[in-house]
Amino acid sequence: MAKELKYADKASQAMVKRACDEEIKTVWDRYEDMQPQCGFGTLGICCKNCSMGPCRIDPFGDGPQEGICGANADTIAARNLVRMVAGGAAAHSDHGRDIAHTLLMAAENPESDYKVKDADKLKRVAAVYGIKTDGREIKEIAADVARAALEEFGRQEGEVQMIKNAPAARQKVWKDLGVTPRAIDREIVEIMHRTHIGVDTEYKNIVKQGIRASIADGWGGSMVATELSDILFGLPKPIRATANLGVIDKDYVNLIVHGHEPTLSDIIATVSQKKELVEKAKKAGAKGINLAGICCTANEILMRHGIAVAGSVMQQELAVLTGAVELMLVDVQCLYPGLETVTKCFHTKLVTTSPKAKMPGAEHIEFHEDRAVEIATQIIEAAIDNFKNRNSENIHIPKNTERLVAGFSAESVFDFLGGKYRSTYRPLNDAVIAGRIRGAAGVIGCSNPNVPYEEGHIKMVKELIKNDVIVVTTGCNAISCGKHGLLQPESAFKYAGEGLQEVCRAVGIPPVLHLGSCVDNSRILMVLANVVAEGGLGSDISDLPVAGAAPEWMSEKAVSIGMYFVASGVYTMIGHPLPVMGSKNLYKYLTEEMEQEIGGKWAFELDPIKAAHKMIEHIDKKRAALKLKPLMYAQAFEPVA
Ligand code: SF4
Ligand code: MSK
Repeated sequence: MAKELKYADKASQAMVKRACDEEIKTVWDRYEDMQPQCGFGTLGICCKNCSMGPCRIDPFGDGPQEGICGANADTIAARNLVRMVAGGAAAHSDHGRDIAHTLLMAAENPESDYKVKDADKLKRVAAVYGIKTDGREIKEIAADVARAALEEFGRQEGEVQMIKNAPAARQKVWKDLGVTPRAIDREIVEIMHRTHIGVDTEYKNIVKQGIRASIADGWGGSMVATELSDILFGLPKPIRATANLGVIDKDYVNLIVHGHEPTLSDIIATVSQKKELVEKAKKAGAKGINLAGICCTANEILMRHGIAVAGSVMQQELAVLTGAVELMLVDVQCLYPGLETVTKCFHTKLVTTSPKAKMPGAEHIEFHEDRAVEIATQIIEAAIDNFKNRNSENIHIPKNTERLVAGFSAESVFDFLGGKYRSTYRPLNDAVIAGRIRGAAGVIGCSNPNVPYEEGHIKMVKELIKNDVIVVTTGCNAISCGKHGLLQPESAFKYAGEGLQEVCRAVGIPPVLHLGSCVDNSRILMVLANVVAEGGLGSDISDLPVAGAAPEWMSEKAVSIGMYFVASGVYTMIGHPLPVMGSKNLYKYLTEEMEQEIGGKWAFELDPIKAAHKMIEHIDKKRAALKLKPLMYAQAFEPVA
C-alpha cells in the first residue's frame, strides 16, 4: 500500500494512512502496482498509429531504429507529443465551446437560468471581436459575442480572433513562422491528420503544428472559456475562503463538486443555499448543506463564491475516504475512474453529469443547461436523501484547513497594483524595473504520483518568492499553495524576499496570486500582454523577466499549456521530462533550438529547487538584456552548477 507522504499536507497524510489501514486502493497504490512502467512509452518511442505496428524503437541502438513503415524515433516521438497537445487543446477548447453555447442560450432565452453578470466584461470582449456596443441591449451584444466565439472553432477562412489580445510583436512572430491558428477545431484535426501513418514525418514540422494548435488553445479555446465565464458568472474578485479536507463537515450534508466546467457547479453553489433545500437537509438530521470542490471546478466556485476547496486532483479519493461525503458530482476532466471503487467502500453516491463522461457503476444525472436549476435541485436532493445512509462510526475527517485569498484576474491585479484611483500595470512594471521585484513566474498544473505529492509545488514556489519572484498560480498548484498557507497576505512576511515583501505590504496581496482554473492560464497570458502594453519591459512577452513551470504535471492539458507558454515566448520548466527523450534531436529542438525561432523553450528538471534556480537564472538573463537596475534587496543569487 501507499507509503507515507512526506511532503503532502497533513490531511492527505492522514487519509492515505486510513486507506492503507483499510486496504482501500488509491492512486498511489495503483502507481506502485504499475511499476516498472514501460520504458518505450516513457521515452516516447512506441507507435501504434497503424496496425502494421505496434512498433518500438530500441533506445540502445542494438535493435530496430525504424518502425515497419520506416518512421524513426524523431518522427514517432514528435507525433506522440503533438497528439498530447491535441488532447489537451481539445479538452480546454471543448469546455470553451460549451460556455459559448450557454452564453448564447442566456442571450436568446429570457427564461434561462443563466444571465449576463458582467456587462463591462461583455463589452470588453465585444471590442476584441469588433462588435458594436453603443446603444444596444446587453442580450443583443451577448448573442453576437457568443456567436463570434463559436465561429472561432470552425471558421473556414481567416484566423482565430482572440489572438488579437497578444502583443503585436508576438502576433508577428507567429505570422512569420506560419503558426497563427486559423480555427480551433481545424488545428486539432490537422494534428490528427498529420500524425496518421504516412503523412508528416519531419519532426520540426510536426511540432510546428503542435505549436499552432496550442496557440489556438491558450489564446483561443481557453481564453474563450475564461472570458465568457466571467461574462456569465462574474469577474472573480479577491475573496477569502478555506481549503483542505477539513472543510468537510460531519454535521452537514456534504456535496463535493469535481471536474472543470462552471456551468453546473455555479448553479449548485446558488441553489444549495435555497431555504427549502436547507430545511430539507435539517429534516434529514443534518445542520444544513455543505458544498466543497475538488480540482478546477473547485477553483471556479472558490473564486466567484468563496466556496471551500476540499482538495486537488490527488485528493479526490481521499475526500471520499472521510466517510462523510454524501454525493460526489463530477463533470469532465481529471476524474479518476478509480473513484468508483473507493465510493463503493462508503455510502457516497457518485454522480456523472456530462454525456461526454460516464463511469460504469456511477449514477448518471445528465445536465442540460436549459434545465439547470431543476437538475441542480435534483442532485442536491439526492445528496440529502443519502445522508441517512451514512455510517457515523466510519467517519474520519482530518481537522486540517488553511485560510487563503483567491480570485485574482488580469483585471483585479490591475486594480490592486494600480491602486484604487488609477487602474494601471505601471506600479508592477516599475517595481520590476526598479529591482524591487525580480520578475514573475506562473507555477501551475497537476500533481502526479510519480513525484512526492506537493514537494515540487511547494518547494519551487517558496524558493521563487524567497528570491523576489512574484508567483501567479492556477489549477491544482493553486490548491496546493492554498493548503500550505502561501495564498495568505501574511505569507509574504514569512517566505518572501524583502523587495517582494514591500510590494505585498504596500498593496495587501499575497506573494502568490491565485488566478483560477486550468483554462484560466489564459489570464496569465493576459497579464503578460498587459505588462508588455504598459511599457518599459520590452515589446514582446519573450523580453519579459518571467518563467513558467508545472513541477508535477501529468495531463495532456498540461502539455498543451506548456506548449502555448513556450509559443508565447516563455521559458517553461516541467518536472518529469516530456515523453520525448528517446529522440535526441527532438529533445534538443524543444529545449534549445526552439528559443531562436519563437523566443521560448522547454526545460526539464525534477529537483524543484534546482528548477526554481534555473527559472531565476533565466529571469536574471532577461533583466540583463533589458538593462534593468540591480535588485534592491536580493542576495546575490547562487546559480546551480
Ligand atoms: Fe509502426 Fe509506422 Fe504503423 Fe507507427 S505508423 S505503428 S511506426 S508502421
Ligand atoms: S485539475 S489538469 S490535475 S491542474 Fe484542472 Fe488539476 Fe491538472 Fe486536472
